[in-house]
Amino acid sequence: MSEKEIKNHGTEHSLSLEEIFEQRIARDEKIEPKDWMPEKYRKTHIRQISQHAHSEIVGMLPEGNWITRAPSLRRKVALLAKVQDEAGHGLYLYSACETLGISREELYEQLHTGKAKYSSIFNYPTVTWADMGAIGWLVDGAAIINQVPLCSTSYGPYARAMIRVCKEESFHQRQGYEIMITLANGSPEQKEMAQDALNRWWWPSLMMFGPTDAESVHTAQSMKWKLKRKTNDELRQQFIDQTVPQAELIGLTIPDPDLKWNEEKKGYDFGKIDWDEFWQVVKGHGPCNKERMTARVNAWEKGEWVRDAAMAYAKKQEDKKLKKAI
Ligand code: BYC
Repeated sequence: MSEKEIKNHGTEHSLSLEEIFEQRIARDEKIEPKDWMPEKYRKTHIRQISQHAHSEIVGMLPEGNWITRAPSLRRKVALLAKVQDEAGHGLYLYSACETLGISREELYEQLHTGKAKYSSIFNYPTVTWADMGAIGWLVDGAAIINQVPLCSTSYGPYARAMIRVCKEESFHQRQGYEIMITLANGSPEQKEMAQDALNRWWWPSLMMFGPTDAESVHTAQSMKWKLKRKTNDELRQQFIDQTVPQAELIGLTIPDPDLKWNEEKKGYDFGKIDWDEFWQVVKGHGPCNKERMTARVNAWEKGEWVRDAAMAYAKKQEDKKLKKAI
C-alpha cells in the first residue's frame, strides 16, 4: 500500500510496516506471499500449514490399510478416491506453505525427523472396516468444523486451498456416515462393530481440536491475526453438538456417561478428556506413531528414483523446447 493510500484512509502520521499490516488484518484484507508480514506471522503460518499438510499425508495411511479389503467394489472406489483427495490436500497445503519461503525438502525433513507435528488422530490403528466409517464420519466431520473457518483465514494461499479442501471433506464425511448407517442397520454383529468403532474414535476425535483454550499456547495470537477464527474449545463444542444427534439417528451411543444436554448453554455438557493420553500421542508415544513415521520415511526413500526420473524427464523436455527456439 502506498503512502498516498494510507493518507486516503485518513491517517495523519506515517505508519510503520507493522501498523499497516495490522490495519490490513483489521480490514479483513488477504495477506499475499509478496506482501510484507511480521516474521512471527510467517513462522506461525509455516508451523500450522505444514502440520496441516503433514496430517493430510500421514492421514492417508490408516485408511490405505483398508483399500484392498473394502467389502465391495463401490466401497473400494469411494475409499480410493477419498485417500487420493487427501494426497491432493497435502499438495495444495505444501504449495501454500512454500509461498512463505520454505522448501518442500525442508518440510519433509521436519516431518521425518519428528521436528514437525501432525494430527494426533492418525496415530490410532484401524482394526475393522467400521473404522473407515468412523474416520469419515467423525474425523472428517471434525476436520470440516475446524477447516470451514479457515476458508476465511487471513493468509490468501491458505484460505484459497481450504475452500476446495472443505468441499471434498464434505464428500468424505458423507461416505463415512453412510458406512455407519449401513452397519448400524445391518446384523447385530455389524451394529456391534459400528458401536465399537465409535467407542474407540470418539475421544481421539475430540482431541483433534487441540488442548483446551486455557492450555492452548497459540490461540490468542492466532485469533488476533485471524489465522484462527474460532478457539479450540468453541470448535470442539460445535462438533459435539452436531454429532450427538447423528449418532442418535442411527441408534449408536456416544461413549460418554457424562454427556448431557444443557438447555441454558444450548449445547451438550461432556465428560473429561484424557489430556495425558493426548500429550503422550503428540509426543510420539501413541499406538502407531512409529509405524506411521516408518511408512513415510520408507516412501520418501524408495520414491527417490521416481523423483529423479521425473526431474530428468522435465529437463529433457525443457532442453528440447530450447533447441527448437534457437
Ligand atoms: N495433534 O496452541 P495450540 C484431516 C499441538 S487433517 C497434534 O492449540 P494451535 C484429515 C500444536 O501444534 C487434520 N498436535 O496450537 C486428513 C501445538 O504444538 P506446536 C489436521 C496438536 O496451532 C486425512 C500445541 O499442541 N488439521 O482432518 O493454535 C483424513 C499447542 O496447541 C494437536 C489441521 O491441521 C493435535 N490434534 O491449534 C481425514 C487444521 N492439537 O506447534 C482427515 C489446522 C494441538 O507449538 N490446524 N497440537 O509444537 C489448526 O487448526 C490448529 O493448528 C490446531 C491447534 C487446532 C490443530
